[in-house]
Amino acid sequence: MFGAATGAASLCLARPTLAMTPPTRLVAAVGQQALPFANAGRPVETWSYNGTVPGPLLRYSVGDRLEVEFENRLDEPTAVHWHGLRPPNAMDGAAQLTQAPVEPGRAMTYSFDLNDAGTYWYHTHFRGWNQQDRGLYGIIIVDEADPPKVDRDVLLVLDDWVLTPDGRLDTDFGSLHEWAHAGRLGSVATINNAVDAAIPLTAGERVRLRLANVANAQIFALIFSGHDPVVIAEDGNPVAPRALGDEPLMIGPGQRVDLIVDAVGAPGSSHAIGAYTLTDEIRLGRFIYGASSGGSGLAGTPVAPLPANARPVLDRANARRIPLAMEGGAMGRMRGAMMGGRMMGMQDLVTNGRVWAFNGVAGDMDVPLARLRRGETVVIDMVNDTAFPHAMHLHGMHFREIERNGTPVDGPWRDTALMASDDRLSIAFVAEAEGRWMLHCHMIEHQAGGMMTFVEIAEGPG
Ligand SMILES: [Cu+2]
Repeated sequence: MFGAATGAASLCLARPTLAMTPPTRLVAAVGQQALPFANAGRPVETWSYNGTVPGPLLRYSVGDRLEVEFENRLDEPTAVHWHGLRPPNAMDGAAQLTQAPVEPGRAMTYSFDLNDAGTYWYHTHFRGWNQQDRGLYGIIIVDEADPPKVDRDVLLVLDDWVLTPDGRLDTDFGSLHEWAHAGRLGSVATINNAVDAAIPLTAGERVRLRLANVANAQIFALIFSGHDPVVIAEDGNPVAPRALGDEPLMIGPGQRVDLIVDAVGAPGSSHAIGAYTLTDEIRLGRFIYGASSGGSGLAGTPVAPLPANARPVLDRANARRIPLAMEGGAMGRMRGAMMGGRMMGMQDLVTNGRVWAFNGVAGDMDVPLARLRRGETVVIDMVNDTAFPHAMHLHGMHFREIERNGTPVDGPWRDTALMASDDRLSIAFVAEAEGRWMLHCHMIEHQAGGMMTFVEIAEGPG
């Protein structure tokens, strides 16, 4: 478990012989939880899995099977999405597209093989702008068959929270202002539920940090003063180890990054983890060094790449290209869009809570963006013609960024891509698995406000 009294998280080093058995039962329910930054530390109401925010850590080894009996004890429907994993379509949890939402009092079994190692997460995929913000999310770790040697494996969950003036969690959801602007941005930001989180380090050790951004809409650009983290995975996918140097680490909503950090500080020292957010420059936490040195001598040695997950070969020369125009929002140029099968002007769209559109369609999910043949390579040319950044998430498959603003790039495999205002980004993927797979902005208010579509993949003539 993480979320200890200090707010700092540390998972014990994974040893296959001591691997914990992940829970096989997840219950979504209203609960009470003390969050140190809210309500003077007294319990506040949350919606959570198994009574804690985040929900229980689900930790497996690659090749294991995820088996979860999910029960909904909320007063409204819900569903669980396994972000970044590649389950069969019926297990994807995209309520209303891949399954009916699980009604109050009902249960559903999620079961599928875990073929990719890495850091992933699970969260509600129904009214997420309400349910996810209240706490319906948790982390999934799939360990490599032969994990890299580190002294400790530490999970850092980044989130932000909107507090009321009297310090409670704000539940005034559905603000059209938030939906039409950057999304719901918190008034406080946390690591593992702690403001200015203390992350303990021992001089001389090597740690693997797993960062996950579970915020509705916030982007964090992290700066680790006095340390030079090495990126080893993005969205669970191994990358060639790359030292950050002076570059901030950008992590958008839904994204994960795995880092190797060598504890090069002096015993007793403290080093800020700073962050630029969409609105502020803050200190998100600190590395706090213990009084003595330790570690196994790994610090300072070369960082080896993680073993690759199986990924298909992209046939870019024969790829089908699909344009995706992203429009709308405040200060945008959109004058109208299709909704409910008919053209609406902005005023009517706003009245219906739709303020964004993909290719002129404001969130209708009756027709796919594209019908694809299983096995074919697809390039989606996304153009962010809006005044805001977006975090584009594809379900069921991972993609590579191949061109950004006219410049070819050789991006890693990802499941969520950040785009700045006016960015043009082309992503390539192989249509691997049959079914209906969502493509949406992971700023939940943007998704709910119209930034969602899906691709439909079927067996077809070659
Ligand atoms: Cu967005």
